[in-house]
Amino acid sequence: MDLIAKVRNKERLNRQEAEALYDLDLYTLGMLADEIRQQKYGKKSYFNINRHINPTNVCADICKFCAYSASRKNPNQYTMDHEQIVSIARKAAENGAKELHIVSAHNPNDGVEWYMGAFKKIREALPNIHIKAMTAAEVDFLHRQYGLSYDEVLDMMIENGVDSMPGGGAEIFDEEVREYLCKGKVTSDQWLKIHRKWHERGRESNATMLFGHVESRAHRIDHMMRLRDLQDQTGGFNAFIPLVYQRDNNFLKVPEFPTGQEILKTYAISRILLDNIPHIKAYWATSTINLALIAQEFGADDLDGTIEKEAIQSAAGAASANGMKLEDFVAMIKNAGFTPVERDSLYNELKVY
Ligand code: V47
Repeated sequence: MDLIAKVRNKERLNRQEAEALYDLDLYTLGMLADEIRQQKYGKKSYFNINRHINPTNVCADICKFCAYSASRKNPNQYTMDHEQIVSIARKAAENGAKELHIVSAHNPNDGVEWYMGAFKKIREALPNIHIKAMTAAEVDFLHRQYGLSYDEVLDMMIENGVDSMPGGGAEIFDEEVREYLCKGKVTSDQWLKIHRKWHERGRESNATMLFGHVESRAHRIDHMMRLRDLQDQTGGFNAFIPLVYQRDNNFLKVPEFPTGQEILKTYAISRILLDNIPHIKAYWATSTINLALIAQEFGADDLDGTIEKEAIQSAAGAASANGMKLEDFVAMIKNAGFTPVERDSLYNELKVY
């Protein structure tokens, strides 16, 4: 059976077939992905009102692609104390944020207490806010630095008020590329193991893929296949988020950046391939808002959120430092022909605009 018919019949694609999807033209891929997206969600596009908090940029690990961590290229170290973090959280909640997305660098100076205490204090101050925090890379860092098992770290997160895990730290699972990009950080197997353990606790998480640097199309497919396999077993992933590599202020020099076509193809292929992950998120901070709006026609049904402040991608050149106004965000989704739906962090619908 040909590839297009197989997709339309909802038959699972193997690795070879998945790689061959990239050989289809963009419009065919877009049409196939859009059919799946529309069957699932019609014209609804999800987002949430969230606040990203990046409490420290002091990092014990070195990732070539990272412009956020303090280094030769970014000598301005900072670490927020708990009062600062809680104060940001309170203000965000007053401004309507329902989710705090908290991601830190791997700071070896302040101990597990600094990480966990922040969550505990936010939880005490704001009992109802959703805390999405701790990438698997951070979990692995606390394990390496303080001799805690993954189980211990994950249980501490739950005890201190973390609700769900973000999808960061996945980068590209292929071991050779990973070694080149971020040697010493959480390995692919460890990343998957940590998410498995989190899901076994009845908790949900997301999964990212950093692309558009030195990886090949086959590496992207391999990445998605590993996620599809784990999701078959646990069902705990809510969203897949292809992150487009941002090139400024870091140590990863890339000969050629992905075209808009390649980015849209990757969104579409992820929608087709990841038949068991409910949502595909076009994270506008890395795709640009313009391409994220178009990605809605290429399989993406989620645009993340208003963000408010963001330090990781903006350090590398993205236009996300100050988030987006809710009215503008909603208007852009509407003008693109979609129905903005505010959701909570676990995709319960809160308001249809
Ligand atoms: O894992 C670092 C990425 C990630 C660069 O779960 C870069 O809802 C592009 O995981 N260019 C952290 N990306 C952010 C993240 C995330 C974002 C939005 C939503 C969710 C979610 C998770 O940022 C890291 C890394 O892959 N990153 N440097 C860069 N130069």
